[in-house]
Amino acid sequence: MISAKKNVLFLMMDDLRPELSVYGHSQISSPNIDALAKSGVTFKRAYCNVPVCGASRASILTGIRPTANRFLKFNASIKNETPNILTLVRHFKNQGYTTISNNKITHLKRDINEWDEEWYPSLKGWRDYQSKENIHLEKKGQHGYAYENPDIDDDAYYDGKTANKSILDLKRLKAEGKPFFMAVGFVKPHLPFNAPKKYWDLYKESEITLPKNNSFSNSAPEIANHSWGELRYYKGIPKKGQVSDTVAKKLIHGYYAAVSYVDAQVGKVLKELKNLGLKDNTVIVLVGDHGWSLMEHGLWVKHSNFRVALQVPLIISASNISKDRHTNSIAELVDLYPTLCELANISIPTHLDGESLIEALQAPSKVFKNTALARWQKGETLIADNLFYTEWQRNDNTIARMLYDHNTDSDENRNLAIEASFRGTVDSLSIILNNRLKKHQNEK
Ligand SMILES: [Ca+2]
Repeated sequence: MISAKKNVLFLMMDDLRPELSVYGHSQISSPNIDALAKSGVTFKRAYCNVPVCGASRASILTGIRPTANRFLKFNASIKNETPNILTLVRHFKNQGYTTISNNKITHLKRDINEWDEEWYPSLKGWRDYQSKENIHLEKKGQHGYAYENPDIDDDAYYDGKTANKSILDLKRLKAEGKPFFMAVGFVKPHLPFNAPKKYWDLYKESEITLPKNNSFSNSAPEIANHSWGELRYYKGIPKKGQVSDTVAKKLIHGYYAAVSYVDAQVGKVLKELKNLGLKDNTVIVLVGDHGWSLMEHGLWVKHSNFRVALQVPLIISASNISKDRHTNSIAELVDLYPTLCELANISIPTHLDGESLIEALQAPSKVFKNTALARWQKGETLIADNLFYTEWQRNDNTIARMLYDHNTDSDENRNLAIEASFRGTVDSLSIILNNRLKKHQNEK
């Protein structure tokens, strides 16, 4: 029996790590995303394949993995790097879907030119300051602060405008009656942490604590370290060295406020979907493009092979899958393309590197997938059950390794790769990793 095509509402979150109440972070106020989780399946072990905006999004939308030669940086381009590929957008369009991109879906605006409509609240940059002080600094050609908390309405910022636009689209799409693929790209909690004051007021800065592992571990290789240049751009952030504890707490406070702000915008769109009676016939995906470091390992931003930079929130809701469940089955973002095809009842193209997650969505208590690959610059990571193994190669020689056992050390403080008793484990994981990489290279 051929089932009817289902709509897709694809909620793409920018730099949102699983810092959400539904992921056990009870200090965070994220009621709307938590409510979405109640209507679907939450992946507790979802990982990006490359921890930077443009590259991760290019991989998601093409369904192929990043490699040493492709999808490397924040400004990765589908149009330039994989010009003939059947993107997720084109595939849904070919199946008769109306396709809409609202705000940040590809990192580069107009990169693929395949949407029926590609809308932005502004064609200017992403920073979107609203406080007088930051606007003044930018007008003078200086950099603004990494955060702001003016007492203004939600709609003043891009994400509020994006929610409003998406609500209007849902009304129109319902009236038109064609299946739709609507991607909504929210830009928070990406830096700068700009959010209306009422979301900052949800948290007391005096109650915010720094992570215990807030300095770089002696056991980790130096190549895993980085200087978090993306944050240093902003006023008040030193060009070298760690920020003060006061600034660190302000940044964490700002991240939390930005999460709660964007959660409220997600809630507005989901409420409209429900009010219009579209929820039962719509597959909803909420996903982050990569993780983020909030001072763990002494690091900020993404751009590393540590778990905090690789792990992402992933929640999927659809009428024919489990409700209010979580799964420990692993998901990679490259799996989204085939999963969406299967959930929407359209064909799955043959070029894809990922696997449909449908089994985990229908039987979340079982583990159907227990490995993932991720890469950042020269670091190649294999996630195999509880083991996170990374190696760096130069001229065919392995120059550094990290191994963490998440059963005992999910914060990744003890690098087992430098301990003699784990040499056998490291050798086995290295063989598996390099076979996976070779197989992948041979296929391309
Ligand atoms: Ca991002």
